Amino acid sequence: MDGMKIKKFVGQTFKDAMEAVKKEFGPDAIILSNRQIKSGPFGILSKSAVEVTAAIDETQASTITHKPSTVNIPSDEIAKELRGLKDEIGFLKETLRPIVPSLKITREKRGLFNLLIRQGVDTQLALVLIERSRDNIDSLKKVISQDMKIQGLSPIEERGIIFVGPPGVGKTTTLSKIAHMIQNKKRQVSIITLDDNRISTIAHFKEISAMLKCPVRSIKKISELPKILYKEIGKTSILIDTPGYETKEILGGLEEIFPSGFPLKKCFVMDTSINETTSLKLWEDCNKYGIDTIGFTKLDLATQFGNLYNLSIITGRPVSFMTTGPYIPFDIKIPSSEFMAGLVVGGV
Ligand SMILES: Nc1nc2c(ncn2[C@@H]2O[C@H](COP(=O)(O)OP(=O)(O)OP(=O)(O)O)[C@@H](O)[C@H]2O)c(=O)[nH]1
Ligand SMILES: [Mg+2]
Repeated sequence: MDGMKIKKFVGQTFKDAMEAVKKEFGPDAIILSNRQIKSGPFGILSKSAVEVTAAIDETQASTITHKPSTVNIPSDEIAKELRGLKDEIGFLKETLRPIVPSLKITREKRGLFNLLIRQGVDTQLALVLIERSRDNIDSLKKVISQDMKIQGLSPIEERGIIFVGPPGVGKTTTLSKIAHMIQNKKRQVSIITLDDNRISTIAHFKEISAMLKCPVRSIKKISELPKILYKEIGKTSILIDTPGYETKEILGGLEEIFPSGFPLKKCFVMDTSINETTSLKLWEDCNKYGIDTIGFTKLDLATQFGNLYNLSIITGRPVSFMTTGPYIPFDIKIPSSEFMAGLVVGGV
């Protein structure tokens, strides 16, 4: 490192600091590091500034300038181009630093990051995860499982639940599976459906009612709900089925009819096999209606499970169940947070 000179330069922006470097050290300066600092007396006048540490190899710089060269013009041009690129990369890095704090991550962590991205975990969420995790997959799984909140069936058993969500996600099928689970625990179930139009739903519930020997009522208007609920609440687990095409109207209606709060849990059912953008759009439409819990369906049709993590974090709601196929009553599972973390990282 003979003849190497190192100095710190401060500027209001990264660009200013770089200009100061260039002015004193010339175009061959090497940037060693840069950081955000506070300028002003004692660093308390909180104008932020950028400090760049630069180095120049003086021996090399002088040889280059004095060396006669036959390819002077083109090599100068290349050098100029390279310097421009170097400046630009430095500038880009600096601009990206607040958004991508972990530009300097280890190789192992980069592997974990890529794994999360392949599984469909949101980039921002993946960055935070690898920051919190150590360099190995077990640690990453542990961090994910800490974030996954599982509610399970107890709140459903206690009072009951209303299933809402877009058409065809599996509300009716899931309700029937849960009715079986609750009855297996020797607790009474009563089913109400707001989907009274479709022959298929009516036929489905006739069968379920006969199998479980539980009452199934079909009601036309949600204004009929308070009477039924207040009579039965606490005595049986009340499961309410809704048609997907009316979700918003039903949720809005419940707020009007039960101004001091709906007495059952509201469960938003999400199809795991659809993409994150669509899921989030559907969620945003319903979020304002005070959803309590989420349930994931059609895990058997999904090819990656990063979305389980994205949706759990973004909705901030605990998970009640996940369904793994169309068959009643077996294709349902109350997952543990460790199980979900395993899915999120692709079953590794
Ligand atoms: N593969 C698979 N299919 C499922 C699962 N859950 C439900 N289904 C199927 O998805 C289709 C729609 O299910 P439904 O229970 O009728 O859906 P829904 O949400 O009640 O639909 P709407 O009442 O129209 O809003 C049916 O063919 C179900 O058999 C699952 O976990 N895996
Ligand atoms: Mg249905």
